[in-house]
Amino acid sequence: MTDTPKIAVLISGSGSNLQSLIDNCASGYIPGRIALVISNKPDVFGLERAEKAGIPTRVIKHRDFDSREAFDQAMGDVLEETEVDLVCLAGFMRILTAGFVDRFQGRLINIHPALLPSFPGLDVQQAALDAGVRFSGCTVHFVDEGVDTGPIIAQAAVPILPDDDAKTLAGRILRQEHRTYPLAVRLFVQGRLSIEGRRVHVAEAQSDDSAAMINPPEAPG
Ligand code: DQB
Ligand code: GRF
Repeated sequence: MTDTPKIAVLISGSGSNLQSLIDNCASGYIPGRIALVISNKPDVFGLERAEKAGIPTRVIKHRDFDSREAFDQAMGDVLEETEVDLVCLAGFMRILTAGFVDRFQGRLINIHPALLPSFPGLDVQQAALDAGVRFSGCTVHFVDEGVDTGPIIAQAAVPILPDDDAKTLAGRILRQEHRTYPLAVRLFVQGRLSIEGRRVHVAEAQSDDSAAMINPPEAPG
């Protein structure tokens, strides 16, 4: 990564996280550039966001392939052609094969709308409400062969409020996703992340020993 690091973003939908990465590359907060956006679905709003920002896009439909391996091979070939340093999943909804994960090991990350390892998988805002937890949030993690099981890079916590439904909670989490994903991508392209087993070390990170959130918020000082 002696040149400006190249980032690819994989989407399947509206791409609000893609937009936050576009905006934070444009501002200089992320010292990299998005060189490619791939969608497995045509006609999604995320593709319009990329086009508006002048970013090359590719639609690679999983239905055009005979197997998961063939679909992942095709995506991997395009990513390798573009020589990307980092692949970001942002609302990309197809599980990736071990072959793809191996090919991009250590440079493939995802954002998930819960505080992993709690609530992996789908419909996770409702799952958090049903479990009665007082906080949820989002997690940026390296992708491994499992689903939502890879080493954790960054998390943001949000309170769960008495009148929440899955939609209001998802919106509160999404606002923090739009800060946490750019943070994680910045740390990656700055070369500050190293994976040590299941733990990710962040070089030169600040730490605040007194930081805490308590919910409901009536605890003594
Ligand atoms: C996702 C987590 C779960 C799903 C999708 C994305 C899911 O269950 N979709 C329905 C089944 C779709 C299908 O048949 O493929 N989060 N790949 C690996 N590991 C991950 C995370 C996401 C996408 C692909 C991962 C992933 O953690 N290997 C994003
Ligand atoms: C986000 O909640 C993300 O955490 C999850 O899928 C959603 C994508 O939203 N993986 P968007 O397409 O970025 O708006």
